[in-house]
Amino acid sequence: MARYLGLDASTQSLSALVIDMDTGAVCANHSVGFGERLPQYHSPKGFLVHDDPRVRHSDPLMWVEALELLLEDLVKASVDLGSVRGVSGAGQQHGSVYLARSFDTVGAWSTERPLRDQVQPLLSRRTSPIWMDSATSVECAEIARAAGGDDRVVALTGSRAIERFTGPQIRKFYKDSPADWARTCEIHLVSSFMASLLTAHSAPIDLGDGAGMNLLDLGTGTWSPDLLDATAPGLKAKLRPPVSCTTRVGVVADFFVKKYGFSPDTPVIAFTGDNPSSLVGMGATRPGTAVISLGTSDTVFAAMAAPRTDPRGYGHVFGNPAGNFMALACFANGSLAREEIAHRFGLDWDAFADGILKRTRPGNRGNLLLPFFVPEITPRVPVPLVRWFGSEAFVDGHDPYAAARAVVEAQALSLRLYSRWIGEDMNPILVTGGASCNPGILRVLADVFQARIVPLQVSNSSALGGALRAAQAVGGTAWDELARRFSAPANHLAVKPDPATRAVYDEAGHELERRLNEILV
Ligand code: XUL
Repeated sequence: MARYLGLDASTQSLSALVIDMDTGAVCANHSVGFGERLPQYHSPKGFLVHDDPRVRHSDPLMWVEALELLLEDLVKASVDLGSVRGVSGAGQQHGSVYLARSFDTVGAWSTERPLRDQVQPLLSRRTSPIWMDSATSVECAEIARAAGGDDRVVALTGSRAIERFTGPQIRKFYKDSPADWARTCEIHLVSSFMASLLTAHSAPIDLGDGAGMNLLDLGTGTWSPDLLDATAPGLKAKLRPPVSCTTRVGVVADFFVKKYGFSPDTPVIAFTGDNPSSLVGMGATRPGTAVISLGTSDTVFAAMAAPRTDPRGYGHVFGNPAGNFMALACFANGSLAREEIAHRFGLDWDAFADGILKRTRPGNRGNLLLPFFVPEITPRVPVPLVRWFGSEAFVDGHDPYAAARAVVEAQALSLRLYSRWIGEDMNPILVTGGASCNPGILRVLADVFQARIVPLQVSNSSALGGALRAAQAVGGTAWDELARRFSAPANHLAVKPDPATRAVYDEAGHELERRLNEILV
């Protein structure tokens, strides 16, 4: 029996998914929600509450504890971890963990004590800045200046210096806490941190996730000396050289063998970012298939035939785990904005979809919402900003269904506007993430993009991507074969565009752009 385990350490939960190569089935799919299962971390949405909306950190020990809870859940559900032949996984991108003692000094985790208590003394920084943090504008400007300007940073790394990217976050830590910086000997991304926990060794950062740091030279696949220098003194010594996403980084540590029944010597393949992993899980590693992921963040991404960068400076180029590159644009006001509207107007998800499908019309009779409930990444809106334009009832907050349509239309139009630079064919578009089962949201996406929108049968594409990457690296199964077997489209849930809505959404797109231009800095 050849089974592979994929993990996904995302913003609000840690998930595990097991695939069976013999039957072609997903035989386990479990999640631990941080807010619900680990309330002692005071992170109902996966991050610590902070007065400054630009500051978003999480407690890395929450992720450690979640790993043990998740494995306990799997064992309780009679998932035989001894039959797993390989493990890989993914993490929310850009977030960083700082260690005063390397994982390589651990030797072996003791089964006598919770993992959390053993990881705590290794940390040089109690909290981890995550992708939602936008408090590093000053550092971005400093890095860009020192490295020779925005265009040079884009040419080297595929992105401008970006607030949530790890390099600017590292620089801020070095400036704000010089003593803690001096005692830091090792820096991890969430992905390499999770792989290090599993192997009890310092796992390297992979090229897929490493490209989201403003430190990786995409041309050479190595840390750029100029960007290392521009970011913080002594940084080179704190980062291991990056590796390709298919590298074997160790074996599952004895602790997990003894406590959860893994087989000794189960290989662990480099973990990557949740978006590169999702590219694999969606079966979209070849150019020609675009993906929209509707999670805490909304992202739109696609494998690229040739490297291309965003002239507006919002988009990014990351490593494609199957080789070459992928393009991505990220929107911070994803599910948090949809949840805010649903909550404010007392709509459950059925009523939300119903409001879109049955009680309102494409274009929303001109009602338009700028839904930046948290600082936005694309376009750059540095502080929360929510504006309502349209009828009196809508503006005064008395029209729940128009509000539901308005948040989704604004998101879909923004996804379309800011993904044009990717230049790849956007029809059909595969969708994944929590909201990809909402028919109201799929209808709006189909009409706005004038494209067929196709969900997959498995919704957790990032964890699936982890399992598939383990199967490719350990079992040698080709990417196309894995996609054919595990990334099957749910064609019965696919939504076709209504051509009659094209003109309405072209007009609404112009209106959104006009309103955005009024507020953009
Ligand atoms: C991508 C990004 C987010 C995180 C969280 O650049 O910041 O999508 O990976 O999932």
